[in-house]
Amino acid sequence: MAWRLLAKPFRLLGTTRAFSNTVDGGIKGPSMKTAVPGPKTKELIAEMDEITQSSMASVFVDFDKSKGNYLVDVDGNVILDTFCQISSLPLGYNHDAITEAVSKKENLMGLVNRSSIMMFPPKDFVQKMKSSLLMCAPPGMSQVTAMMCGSCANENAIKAAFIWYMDKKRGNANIGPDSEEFSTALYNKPPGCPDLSVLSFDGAFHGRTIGVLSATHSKPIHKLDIPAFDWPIAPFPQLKYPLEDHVTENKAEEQRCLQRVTELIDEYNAKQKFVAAAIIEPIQAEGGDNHASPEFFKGLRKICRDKGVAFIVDEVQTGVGTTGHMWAHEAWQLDDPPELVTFAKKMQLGGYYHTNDCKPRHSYRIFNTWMGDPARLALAEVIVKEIKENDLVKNAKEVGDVFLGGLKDLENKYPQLLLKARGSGTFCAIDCKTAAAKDTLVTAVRNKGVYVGVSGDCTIRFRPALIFQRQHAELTLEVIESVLKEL
Ligand code: PSZ
Repeated sequence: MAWRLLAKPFRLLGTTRAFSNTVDGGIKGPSMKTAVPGPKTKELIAEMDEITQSSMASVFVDFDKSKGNYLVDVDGNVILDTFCQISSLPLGYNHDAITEAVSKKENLMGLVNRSSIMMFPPKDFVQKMKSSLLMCAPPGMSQVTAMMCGSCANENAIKAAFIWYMDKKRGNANIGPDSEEFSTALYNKPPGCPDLSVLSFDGAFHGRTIGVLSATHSKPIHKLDIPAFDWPIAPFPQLKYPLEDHVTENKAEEQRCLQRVTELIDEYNAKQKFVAAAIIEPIQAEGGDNHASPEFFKGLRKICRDKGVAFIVDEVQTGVGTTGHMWAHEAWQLDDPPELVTFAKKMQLGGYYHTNDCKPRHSYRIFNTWMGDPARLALAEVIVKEIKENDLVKNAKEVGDVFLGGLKDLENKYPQLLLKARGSGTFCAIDCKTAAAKDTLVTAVRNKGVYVGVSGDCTIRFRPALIFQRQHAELTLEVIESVLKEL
């Protein structure tokens, strides 16, 4: 049966900008024709299954018809999308500025002739890097290396950290590797391939390629059957909510985790599996939206500095405005920048910012065919410009505050069903009491026209675009509440 939400009048924030009314094109609200997945999606999934693994497919999308915050599926359902292609759509669907950029001849060249960027850079490469990735570089970081995806960004940031570590160990940057190092390197043996390690955290997600998978600990299924490195895994703070009622306990919990980090670095160094880097997400995303305080991260940064360990901040999911900061780690107000900060998703291409020290001194130490993508760089340029011109980071902060306030209200009203409303900017989440309750809620909300994401076992997570506004936040809350009332 058709189910339609009444178009709501726009209730806008004080800081409303020109994009407010036009962002979703003519779409005024969700409009559902079928349950999700609908019959057409189901048909296409069956067809898909004949050629590849199809069980991850959720809805087949009509990208032509989708606009702004609204995804339109092949069954004609118009769905408010708070998950946005796994948190990777910064400006929503079919944003005019992106469409315009794609149609510009100078940008089309990047699609027509894909360059091997670091060997054959396009003539405007330096200018494009400056007007995109470097235009929004984290404080204190002036170097950037482009890659393809998030996993690839982390793989290469870790390689950069290993090279940095060994250069330091050799003591003098001008002393290169010796012949034994070269001869053993080809056969996976030390000293050419040293037994270095990377410290990561329980519940972390840093990607699925073979190297970074050893730093990923969110779900066993991600790791099953794949050989892994023996690298140290520290506990990530398990904070109690509401935070304001558990200040002392949470502080002690964070101290416990930091203490364990120090011990693990000492243990691994003592057994000659030297810890070269520590990698961490500012908010653990896939692992269930786990937060820690700025003091925890400052403490971790200090341990890394004191122990000569590179500090890698994985901003693949938290980066590009969504937390109310361009980079989530800006909230920690570090005294010195991390050695490496990785990104992907909303930036449309992967890569990492790094300090000067982490720039390899020799060519071809970090390299691959494409090293990013000029076409995606052109999009990143537009995205960064739109974010700045429309104050979209501030928008994420303001709308996020309203949204989180609403989630907390729901938690207070339905304590038997919900707990742990948390977030930063629009990067918000709330837990259900059980995994089964989460599944029921998510499905019902989706069938009422709001797509929400999940993570961990019991968590509902929200990863809307940066153009998500107060009326979208209120609509999401209303739809969730309408389902909670029926549970
Ligand atoms: O199931 C998956 O493979 C998913 S679902 C969401 C992600 C992956 N996120 C990717 C991700 C990330 O969130 C963080 C913090 N670091 C690295 C990655 C890997 O990025 P991609 O998927 O681009 O390789």
